Amino acid sequence: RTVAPNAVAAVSEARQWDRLMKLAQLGAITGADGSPGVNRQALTPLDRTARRLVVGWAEAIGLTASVDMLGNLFLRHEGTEPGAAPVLSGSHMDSQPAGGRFDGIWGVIAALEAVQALREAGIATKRPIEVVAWTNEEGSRFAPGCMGSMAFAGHSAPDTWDAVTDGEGMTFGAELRALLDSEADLPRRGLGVVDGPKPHAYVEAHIEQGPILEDEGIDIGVVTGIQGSRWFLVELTGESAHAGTSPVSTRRDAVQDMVRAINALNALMEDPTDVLRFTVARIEVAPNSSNSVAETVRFTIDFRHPDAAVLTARGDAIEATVKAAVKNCGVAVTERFHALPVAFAPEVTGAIERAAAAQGLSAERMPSGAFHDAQFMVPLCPSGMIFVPSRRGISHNPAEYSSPEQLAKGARVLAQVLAELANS
Ligand code: HGY
Ligand code: MN
Ligand code: MN
Ligand code: MN
Repeated sequence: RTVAPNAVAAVSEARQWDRLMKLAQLGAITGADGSPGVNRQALTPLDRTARRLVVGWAEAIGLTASVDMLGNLFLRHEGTEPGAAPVLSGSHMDSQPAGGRFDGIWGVIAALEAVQALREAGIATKRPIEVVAWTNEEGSRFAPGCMGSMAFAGHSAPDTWDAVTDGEGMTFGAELRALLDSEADLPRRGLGVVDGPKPHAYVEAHIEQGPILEDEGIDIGVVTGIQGSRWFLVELTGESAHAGTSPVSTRRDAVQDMVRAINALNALMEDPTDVLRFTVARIEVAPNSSNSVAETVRFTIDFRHPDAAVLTARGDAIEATVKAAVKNCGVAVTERFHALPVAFAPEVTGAIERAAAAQGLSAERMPSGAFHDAQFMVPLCPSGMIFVPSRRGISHNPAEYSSPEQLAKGARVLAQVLAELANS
């Protein structure tokens, strides 16, 4: 049975696509293969401009905007029972430095599209619905990821991030204050469950960022859960020296010790089943000169697994493994992100399955390899996610692509799910 069929019909493929393409102009970049992507990282002026655009579209249809102390942005559709716990739906607006036009931002625009369609169809909802854009989900400019959703959920003390710096020495705290100052005209609200009501439910629409839906020709991914993630920063301190005069035997070479550490970590993270994900992708070297021995190296570790026991066992061994492998440098290993595996709620996965079936769309239950803000909503309320296919499974790359039709199918399922949850 289709709940709110006229709301589903009111979802506009063209309007959603047009908004995404307008946002894609903010921080537009071109990938190696010529693909159009974006570099619109958290708390940059481009991020602020994008937020203004979305607030404008939301206020034009009668939603009220508010912002909490982490910069999480809420666009509220009033229900007939305003005091009722709201249904939240959204994602993140920040991108990777070489990101795509759909990761995160589509979930915010899809939620706006779904709410707009409900209102155009004259569907009254008992509960308020809030479209949400979470601050700094990617964690690429400022680690960790999911800062906004973690703080909303009372998961981490926001003040621990104030001094976190990006590659250019800007601090998270200063950039957050600049954002909040730029949005001083928007009403403020308390921080999540710390100061406000628990949401009734949370639904996040997101591109799959993997190849499964496309390979199997499936329209909708009914996400069953998200694997666990752990991030670490390794800092090695050696001594710079002349490449031509300093004997190799007495050097304290931070790059050579990084290589030893990564080789040891590769052994620790070996997994013949190819389920485990271990990634080193950000390396900072100083003085970074070809003929001065490296004095310091900082490198990141991103480690993921669906089984909490493996995440704990292998993750807890990282520090000792690095320290045993390093020969000549000082070592500091700090954990910067720790997200446990989560399973989504049957109330939400069921609603997504029912909506897809009612709309004649093929659907498949599947886990998420990527982490999402939804991960931190799970302890608060029934939560779930809707995936749509990603071309060739590519993401975190300008070549990321989902078609207007695929994205519209996702938004129509979301509209029906929100109509159902907001009247439950
Ligand atoms: O890294 C992640 O999994 C997320 O997409 N930022
Ligand atoms: Mn994302
Ligand atoms: Mn991402
Ligand atoms: Mn995410």
